[in-house]
Amino acid sequence: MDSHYILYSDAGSGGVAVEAALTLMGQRYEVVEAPTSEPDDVAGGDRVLAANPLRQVPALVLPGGEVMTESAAILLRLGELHPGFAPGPDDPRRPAFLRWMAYVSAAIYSLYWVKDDPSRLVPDPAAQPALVARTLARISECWGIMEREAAPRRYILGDELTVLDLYVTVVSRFQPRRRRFYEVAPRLGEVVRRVDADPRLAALWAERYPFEPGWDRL
Ligand SMILES: N[C@@H](CCC(=O)N[C@@H](CS)C(=O)NCC(=O)O)C(=O)O
Repeated sequence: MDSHYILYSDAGSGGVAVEAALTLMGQRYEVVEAPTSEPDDVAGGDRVLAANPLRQVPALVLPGGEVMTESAAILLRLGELHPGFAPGPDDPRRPAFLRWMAYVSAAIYSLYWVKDDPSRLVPDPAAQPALVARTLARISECWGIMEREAAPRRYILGDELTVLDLYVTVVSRFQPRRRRFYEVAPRLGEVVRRVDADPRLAALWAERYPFEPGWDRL
């Protein structure tokens, strides 16, 4: 049986958090490029339909052929399969780990379905800028709540990097981008800058989520 993963992903997407996890875990994976947020490449984005009828990346085909969607679920499963990047069931950090994995997915990441195309909920173009602004404000509010409740240290759960740190590092690069994120979540900001600078991920970040000068001050 072929033992590699197939990941439907897109540069600059949440799929890069899964790419980072597979990289740190030393797993072989093949990326199927599916630019789901690129209106000029509808056919490219449609590639993910083979794995996810929601037409969203990431979607992961496990070595045994089973398909997984949902970034948090994928990261949790990879953490189970490849120990060292997620607290196990008996670890005292486990409840916080599960809480914040679900929170990033449900309270924050899901809002980009609205932010990226407000016409999905509000057909009137005149009303859409306000919807986008309020959605971005909600995202910032949620990061601020996580900052206060999670009390991050070197990494979010303590001294060791987990897939939660990878998840927050990538999702916090989305709009309203890092300058606002650092304002509302300064300690999480230190964590994500540490993960940004992790030498094990330098090549991946450069290829899949390249930083232009000043990218984190936008
Ligand atoms: N709940 C999904 C959200 C994934 C998601 O929103 N992915 C974006 C890329 S970052 C996407 O494919 N958007 C296209 C769309 O929603 O139409 C997850 O956590 O995996």
